[in-house]
Formats: sequence, C-alpha cells, structure tokens
Amino acid sequence: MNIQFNSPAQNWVEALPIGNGKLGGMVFGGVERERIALNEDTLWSGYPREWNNPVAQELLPRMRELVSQQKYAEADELSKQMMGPYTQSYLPFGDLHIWMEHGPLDSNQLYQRRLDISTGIVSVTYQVGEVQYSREVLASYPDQALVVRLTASKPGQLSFRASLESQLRAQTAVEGEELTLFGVAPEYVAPNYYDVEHPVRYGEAATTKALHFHGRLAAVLDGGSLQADEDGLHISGASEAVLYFSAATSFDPILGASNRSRDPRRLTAEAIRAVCIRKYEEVRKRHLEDHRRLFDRVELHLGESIAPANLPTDQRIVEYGSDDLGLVELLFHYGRYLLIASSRPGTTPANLQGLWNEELRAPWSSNYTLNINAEMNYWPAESCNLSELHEPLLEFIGRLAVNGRETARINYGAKGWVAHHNADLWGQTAPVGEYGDGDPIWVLWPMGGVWLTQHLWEHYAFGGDEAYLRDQAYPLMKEAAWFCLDWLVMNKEGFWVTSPSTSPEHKFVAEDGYHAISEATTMDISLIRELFDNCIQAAELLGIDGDFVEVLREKKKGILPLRIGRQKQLQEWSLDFKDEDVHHRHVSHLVGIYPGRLITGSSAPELFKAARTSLELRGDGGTGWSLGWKMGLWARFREGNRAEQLISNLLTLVKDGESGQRGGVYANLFDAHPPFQIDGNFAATSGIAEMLLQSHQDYLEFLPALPDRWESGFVRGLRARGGFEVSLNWQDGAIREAEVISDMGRGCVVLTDTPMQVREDGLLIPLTPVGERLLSFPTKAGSRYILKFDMQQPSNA
Ligand code: FUC
Repeated sequence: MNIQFNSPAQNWVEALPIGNGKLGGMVFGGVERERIALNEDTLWSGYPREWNNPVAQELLPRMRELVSQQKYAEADELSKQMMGPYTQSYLPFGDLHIWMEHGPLDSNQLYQRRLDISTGIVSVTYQVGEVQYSREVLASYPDQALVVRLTASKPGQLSFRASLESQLRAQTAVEGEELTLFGVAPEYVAPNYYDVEHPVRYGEAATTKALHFHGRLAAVLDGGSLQADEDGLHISGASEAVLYFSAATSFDPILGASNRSRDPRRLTAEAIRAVCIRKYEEVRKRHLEDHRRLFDRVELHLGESIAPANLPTDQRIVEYGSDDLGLVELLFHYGRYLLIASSRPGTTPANLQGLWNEELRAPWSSNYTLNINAEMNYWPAESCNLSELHEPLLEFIGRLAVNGRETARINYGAKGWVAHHNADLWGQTAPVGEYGDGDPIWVLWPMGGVWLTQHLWEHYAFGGDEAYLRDQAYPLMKEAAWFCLDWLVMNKEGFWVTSPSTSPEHKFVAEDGYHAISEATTMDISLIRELFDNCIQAAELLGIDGDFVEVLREKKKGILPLRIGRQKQLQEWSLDFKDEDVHHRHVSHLVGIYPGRLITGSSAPELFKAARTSLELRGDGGTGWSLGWKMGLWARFREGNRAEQLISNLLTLVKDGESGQRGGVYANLFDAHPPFQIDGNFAATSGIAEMLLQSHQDYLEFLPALPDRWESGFVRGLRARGGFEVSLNWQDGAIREAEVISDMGRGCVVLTDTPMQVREDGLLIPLTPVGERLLSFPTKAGSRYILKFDMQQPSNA
C-alpha cells in the first residue's frame, strides 16, 4: 500500500511522512543530498504565562445587555477587551542531511521512492554507475528512534556525511562519535497572520523559561570508517551504515512546563544507547510488529484497482476518476497511518499538522484549534479501531480542564472549566486575540471544552470501560456541564441561552452589516444539549449524582429550542439571519448530526430534514477539512453518492504554495486546506468508516451510505459503540454477511431491512424484534457471531 514517486521530493509536501508519535520525519529522498525534515512533538515556543483576563468578567453584564438589545456592532467591539494573548507555536526541530559522495545519477530510470503505509517504512533506491544504493527510513515506537539504513550493492562503495541543522538558535557538538544539536526554543513566536515587529523572540539561554531541546545522531557501520566533527558524521568506504536519531526537550507533561531537571541531553543519550545495542534487523522487526499490530486491524476492499502498479501518486491523483477505488482505499488507510504516526500513548495530541512542520511560523501556529480541527483529528480513533491512540487527546483534555477552571473563574466568574477556540502545548484556555487584535468571530467561542468532552464520552461508548468513565471521563464532563449551567442565561422570551455566542467563524448579516456575536447559536445549543445528555447517561450508568441529573434535566427543558428558518434550513443562529457566505467552510450548526448524535431521523425528524437542507445550501466545496466534515454528514444523511462526491472533490491535486478555500490533497496525499492541515486526512478516514457502519443510535447499521460505485467489497475490523468489532461483506450493493465480535457481552441490536440469521459456532441464535426493522440478540464477551442476510431465507426472528 504505497505512496510512491519516481523522483525525489522538490518540496516538503512531496516528501514522505514517518513518525512514532514523538519523533517525526519527512523524507525527501534526494540522491546526492537526502533531507529528512525533523520534528519532536513537544518542541513549542513559549512557556506557561498568564492568559486570563479579569476585565472580561467586568464587561460580561454589559456584553449581555448589548446582545439582548441586538446592538451587535457594539457587542463585537466590546469583545476586544475580553481577549487574551495568542497561543504559542509548534516548531520545526531541524533537518538531517545526508551528503552522498557517489556523484550524480546517470539516469532517473532506476530511481524509486516510496512509503509503504502498511509497514511504516520509506524506501529510496537508485543506481549510480554499477552500484545500486538503497535507503530505508523508519520511526520506531518500541525503540524511540528515527532510523536510516543506507546500503550499497558493492562492498565499500558507501561514503557520505550526515549533518544536523536547525532554524532555531542551536549549535552542534561532538560527543565521542555522535553528533549532537541543541539549543533553546524561542520564548515567543507570533502567529503567521499577526503582523508584529520581532515575531520570533528568544530569552537568555541561562534564564529562559522556554524549552531546551537536544538531538543526537549516531552511526553504526558495516565496513569503512567513521569520523565525527561539528560538520557531521563522515562515513567512508562502508557497505552499509545505519543512522540513529533521537530528540527530546525539557518539557515536563506533569508540570506542563520546562523542567530543568529533565535534561534532554541525557534523554537522547539514553535512547541512542538503547537502540544501538540492537542490530538493524531486530529494530526493523520490532518496528514492524508494533506497526502491524495497529495497522492490520482494519482491511478495506472497495473493488478492483485500475491504476498501474508503478504510477506515481501525484499522477494517480490527477488521473483519479471515481473508478480508481484503490486510491480511495489508500486515502482511508492513510488517515489511520497518520494517526499511528502522530499520536501514541504518552505523546502530545496531533496538532494542525499532526506531527510534521517545517516552518518557524507555521500556518495558524500549527496549534490546537478547538472549533473543529483538533476534534476532527480524532474522529477516526474509535471507529477505525485505534482507540488507544485517542489517549493523547483524552489526557490533554485533563490538562486543559486544570487551566480552564481558572479561566472560567477569572474571565466569567463561572464554575467548572472552559476552553476557547485555540490551545497549545501550555494548555491555553483563555480567548486569544492579543487583547484586541483578534476578531470575535473566532476568538469569542467558549465551547472548546464542551466539544472536547464528546471525546471522553465516545471513548467510553466504544470501549465500555466503566472505571475510565467513572474516574477520568465523567468528572471532566460534569465540570464542563457546571460551566454551561453558569454560562446559560435567561433571555427576554424566558429561554436559557448562551450570550455572547458565535457560530465559528461565520458572520451573520444584520441591517447594519456583518457581525459575529449574538445569542444562542445552534452550535452552542447543540453542544451543550449533547453534553447534558451524555452526563445524564453517564451518571445513570454509574448510579451516581441523582440530584445533578435532575438539575440537568430541568435546565434542558428551558433551553432555547433549535429553529427552522425561511429556507426550511436548520438555522445557524437563533434569529434567521442571512449568511455572510452561503458556502462558508464551517458547518457548525450541523454538529448535532455529525460528529454528534443529538439530531437523528428518528429523534427529531423535522430538524434532521432541515439540517439536510442546510448542508445542501452549503454546497460541496470548501477547504480540505470542510470536505471531510461534509463526507461524514452526508453519510449520516445516508446519501452515499453525495459522500462519494466529496471524496472525489478531496482527491484533487493541490500544488505546493497555494492557499485558499479550495481543498484537495498534495502529492504526498496530505490534506490541503490549502495550506497543509492534517484534519482533512482524518475526516476522510472517519467519513468512509461512517459510510460503511454507524452505531450512534444504539444499534448497528450496516452500509448506511454505500455509493453505487462501491458495488461489492468488504471491510474488516471497524468498531461500533457497545464494544463490538464489525466486519462486513457486501455484493451488488447489499449486505451479505457480517461478523460481530463482542467485547463486553452486551446485547447487540441490528437495523435491517433484509431477513437475518445469526449464528454462534454454527448454532442459530434466537432474535428478538425490538423496534421497527430492529432485531436484537444476546452476546457473550469474547464471542464471535456470523450474521447472514438473504432475501430468500426467512429470518430466525
Ligand atoms: C479554523 C478554520 C480555518 C483553519 C484554522 C486552522 O479557524 O476556520 O479554515 O482551518 O482553523
């Protein structure tokens, strides 16, 4: 399963990504000079600082008054004083360069560069003269190192220099035969959209609170000689060489700050010592076992692939007519690959660019953008059977809650915890905007924490770990609900509303122009209602907090109902305003359809229908992530062909350097906003899973949105809520057979139009009808059930 080229990368979005959650590399595959752009997941600018703003609390009553008087321009203006500082930026570590001494290629013909996503290994092969050269590059999770093996087909023909460089303030040194690169991160990096003098600021090395970082490169040779100086490791006359790279910073996740006693130099020394003891074959084997354990959990076959085996991926994207179903499979698995590579237990969550960033001032600081992007990164985690890779986000929510309690108290005088639309390594929870520079349309959105709690609940819903729900998830959900209880205010009509309220990042049109702030946007109301529902369900399940459940139930009754507007659409705002942009990339008002489960065809048919109209009005365009979101939405509306249209739209080749609102993918299949943003990759994966299997209504629905073109195929290993692993086989557009493995022994309910038979170990299991088209059967934990669907056969109901 390859992303492949027959020439080296000319730019970063043609390079091939590898990662072990902590260390990331982008492999260019240059012949005379290899460049591997390096990242370390905790390398961010800045340090914890005061971001809360007590003025916000003083102004809140006035703000609410302005909103209730519909003085929107004044409300927007006032919000400037409620802002805090911008978040800090995710930084590039540097580059590993390998300067080959074999001279130029005679001909390009024999050059190949590929990433096999099923192994997590990049390979580069080419020939110079009579000698065949090859490289393998991998990022090992078990051995915590980035590894490059270089070989020459003839003995003694391998000579090169390997050097380390960084855009940050750093220096190199030699320790024994190892090359090191170390320095300190800037104390401040301004977002790329913030025009300011000195956008990158360093402190004094001895006193700075910014992070210290350290990288270390070692070489193990077969034959030849190794000599190290500050210019690099000089290898000459070898037949094979293996380079090991490790990097670390002084970031302490428990403190949430730099910790001087966490010496990154010692950490890289330990990592390199440990990996160098092993032979390359063993490191490779351990990497493969680890990668396959995760990657092989899911298989997908949508039809025959028509692309020639050696077609370079960028050409394959250009030639994609919807017939190259192999490219859709690749896109699906790539999202899983990228999650495996960017999010492992103990690492930071995948940011806007996952783990990979080459720019000092990355787009939008490559931070955590909580009004869609950070959540989207984790949409495939549960449904695509990578539940343990959800952990970095779930842990991060816990860190945000600690800071968010202070922000809730200081900025709003509220209980519970709050987060706004941006966060960073330091767990910023206050609004950004540099105290007035920002625009309320993105700054003033205190729903970041509320949306994130959906992940806590979903992790439980899929996995069923009650201890996790009780000890970790529910307390954070409950405290987010406390914030909402305080944040909701009664409006003139007597409804509980949020105020100030924005619909991320879309302005409405009022008589006097475009505005951000009004009251009770559909997104606010949807997220809060769903949080309350999840809290109620969790508390009842755990058998605790009866009084709190009553409070939530009571409050829910008075919350402003969602409304249907003049175009029969689900209103985005509580008043039926006109849109700033009818095709706006955000579809925030549809969050209750997907990824939420607030509005379904059966729970609220009118709203469901109106939401479909809203999606229709938004159109099929947008940034990469917007296309990905719409894919999932059309899947929830059970319209496979529309979802497939969005996949086609995403499979449009975008060139390096473009920017704007027309999404697509780069040559290396990275999602393009453009610029590169990884969220669209993850949404494409979860969207495809959602087309094949849904479980958000407490029953399994097989192939809810199968496009006509995906006539026959199979998927193995998807996960459904309730602790089920599900495989499906379909022919001529209809489900033939399903396999359900039950983890927890819960009853399994299936929605089916077709008669169904269920067997365990060959024996028929009795089915109980539990609703219209719903059949239920009991399961035992650890058992496997075969479900057969056949028009000819009577159901064993
Ligand atoms: C949100 C989106 C932008 C971009 C940014 C990182 O603000 O509206 O399109 O994805 O996040």
